[in-house]
Amino acid sequence: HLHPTHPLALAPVAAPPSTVDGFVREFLLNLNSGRGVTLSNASATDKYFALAHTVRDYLMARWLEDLRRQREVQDKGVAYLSAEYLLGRQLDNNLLASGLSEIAEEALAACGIDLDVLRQQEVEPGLGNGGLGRLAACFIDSLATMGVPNVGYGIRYEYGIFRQTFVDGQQAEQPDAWLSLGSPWEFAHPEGAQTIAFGGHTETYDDEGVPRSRWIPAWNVQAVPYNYMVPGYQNGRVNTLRLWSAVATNSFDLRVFNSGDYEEAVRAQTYAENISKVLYPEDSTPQGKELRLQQQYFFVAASIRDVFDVMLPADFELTNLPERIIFQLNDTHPVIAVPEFMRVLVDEKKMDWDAAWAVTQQCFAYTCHTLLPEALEVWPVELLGRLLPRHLEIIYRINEDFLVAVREKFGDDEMRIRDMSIIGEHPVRSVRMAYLATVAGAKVNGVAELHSQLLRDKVLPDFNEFYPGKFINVTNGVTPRRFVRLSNPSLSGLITDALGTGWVTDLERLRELEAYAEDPEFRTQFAEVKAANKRLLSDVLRERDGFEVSDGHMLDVMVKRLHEYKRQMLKVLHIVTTYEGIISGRVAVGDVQPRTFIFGAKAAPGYVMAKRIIHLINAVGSVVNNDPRVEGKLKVLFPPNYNVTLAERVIPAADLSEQISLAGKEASGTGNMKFALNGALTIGTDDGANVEIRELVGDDNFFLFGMSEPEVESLWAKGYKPSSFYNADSGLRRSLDLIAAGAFSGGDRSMFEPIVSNLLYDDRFMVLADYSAYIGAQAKVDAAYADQDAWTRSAILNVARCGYFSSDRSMRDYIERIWHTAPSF
Ligand code: GPK
Repeated sequence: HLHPTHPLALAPVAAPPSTVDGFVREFLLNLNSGRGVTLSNASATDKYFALAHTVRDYLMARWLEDLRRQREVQDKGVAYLSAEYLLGRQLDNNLLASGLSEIAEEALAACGIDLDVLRQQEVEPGLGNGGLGRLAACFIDSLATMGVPNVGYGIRYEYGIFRQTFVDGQQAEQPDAWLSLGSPWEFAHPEGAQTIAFGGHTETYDDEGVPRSRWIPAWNVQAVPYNYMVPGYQNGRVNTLRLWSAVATNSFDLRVFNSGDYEEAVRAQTYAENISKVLYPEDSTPQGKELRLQQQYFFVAASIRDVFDVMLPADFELTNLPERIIFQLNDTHPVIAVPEFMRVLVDEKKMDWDAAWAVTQQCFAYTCHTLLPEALEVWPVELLGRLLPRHLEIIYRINEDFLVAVREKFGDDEMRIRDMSIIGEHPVRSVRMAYLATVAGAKVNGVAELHSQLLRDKVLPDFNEFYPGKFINVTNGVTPRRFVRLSNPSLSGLITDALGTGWVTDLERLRELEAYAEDPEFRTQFAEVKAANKRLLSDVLRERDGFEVSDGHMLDVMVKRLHEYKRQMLKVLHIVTTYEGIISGRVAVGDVQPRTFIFGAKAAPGYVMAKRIIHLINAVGSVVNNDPRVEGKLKVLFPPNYNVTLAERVIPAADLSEQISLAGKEASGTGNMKFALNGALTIGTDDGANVEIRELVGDDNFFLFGMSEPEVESLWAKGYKPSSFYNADSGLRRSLDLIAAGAFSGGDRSMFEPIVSNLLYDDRFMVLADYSAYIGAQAKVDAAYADQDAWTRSAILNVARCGYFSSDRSMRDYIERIWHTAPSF
């Protein structure tokens, strides 16, 4: 029997030698012993799995060592609680992080295998909807790269974001069975399962003279952790992403099974396992579904237990918790963690309420990702009380104490008390999760300057007054590893030739490129990189969708979730206007810059208007793409199923980045940052992080248009009548009329009528009000693009000046201003 302290057991795990030979040997071993095949009869899947396992083997030594050292030093750690992680493919990222990319390529070539073919085998884990989930993935990459101890906690959805197809131009959704072949990147730890309870009732009891409450739940499920490596960029560090999967508990099954009802036992099992079955495909809208609340409680309760079980010694002094752990709440989705943490401290650890609350207020911080009031989650008291009765009591108590303090500070202003209460009364009595998070959090942050300011001054002004200093800004960022180094190897090569390799972890160094913008030789090379990326995209779209991308076209790209506030309709109106101008003969074909418009967007399956807009984009595309009058001039491409993998191809090829939300509605945007860092120029409103991008790149290198947020507010206050904009602008009239007349629906006037009348009579996001400014700005884009050399210079300056938008910088801001953690060893 080998004792755990035996030198052999303690010896660090040896990684295979980092040589081509060593890699080949490990790869073949994984193919033979792991997959049970030989090289000659291995399928592409076999080879992909063997390769992934080989990369794992190299990272494993570092991971285990990291975990050991983290246990040893007991530094403060960050538990990032997020219902979504939109990871993208792992293979290339992990090859890059481990510094094995070249060795792997050579080793596989020696085996007669093309690495690129194996890359394509990977199904990306789409465990998120959009910006919020991708941000979480960027953040954990940065923390690992900076050597900050962190566990990302979330849900291992069996089905991620739906796969989108188009049927007659309309969105259809297919389940994303990303695990059907298994994932080589995950490590199941069924022995580390936590039991998560639901339902039942509470009771009070006498605990040796102390009155206490306890929860008697009605049913439970097992939360089984799956670990994923999160390797830092070539720094020997590996953090952990820990996703929970729901499995029915044995006791649960047995009770029913013993009663002889097999079908009921299976039904119960299915019910429990539904909890981690599927990602809710809503973005920026709360989904008030019981199963969703179950998901939220399921993963945060398991994560909190995990922190107590794995991170902390059994005798840990609980008042010192803030020195060891900070829970970052990624939006309201994990906020039920607050009452759960209180329940554990007070009911289970028998801590005094006030002491527990003082600890809780230092152990949580909350990030808000939206300004749309309808997107702030609320849970009906009836539902919350039924599913989590003890938590509801705890929330009531938190609210009571809070409102007492509010009265102390603001007096008996009943209106204000009602507005600030964590419990809202209309339309039904509900828990306002954003308020709970604000009351519990040490800090509350928005995700871009403008957003944080509006959050403070417009959405939660009473809370800001009550808690001076609690509201701060941390502008979002994106990881330069995935979104420059990996996705744009040509540009990376050019930058590295100029600056050396350090920029990958110190993105502000891109500043040094400013001087190169003045160098004609460098501009030529930069333009060649863009052209090469366009060819790569063209290959991908031909292979994937049968599309042809014409040479010499400006690539004008709008990729993001389909949402009215993001205003894909404004883009459609620009396309229709340009098209109508040419076919009516009002605009000479020669005066229009040849453009390919690329869209990528999923609509929430229940969001009817968004799906109509998708239908319209496809309809406009099929008319424009088949009209000989604009052939070679205008093209509209809408590849289905936009995801991280496609983003990595589209963004490096783009010339123009469309960031055209109504001012005050897009909290930050992160696609905007990715495009600028890859040398696309932005046409954008003064919204979200666009504001900061424009400040950094300069007005000359950014196409600003449209109303500012205060202008939007004053137009609303005046009374917005979209039809007056329609009446005042002949171009707008012609375009909307063309859609209404059925020009894109084979003469059917009813098909897109709901879109047109919505714009004319409602237009919540003021598309018509910004139309003329947008068309004007697009004319400037056309003119600017005509001078290719000047355009390239601007593009270089965009790259040079956007180093600020590295998620490493975002993480540094969180660390210094919220978490007070530090890189360890
Ligand atoms: C915001 F509220 C939400 C949401 O439910 N999902 C989501 O992706 C986005 N977001 C914002 O819309 C973006 O502006 C922002 O950049 C992103 O979160 C990350 O903060």
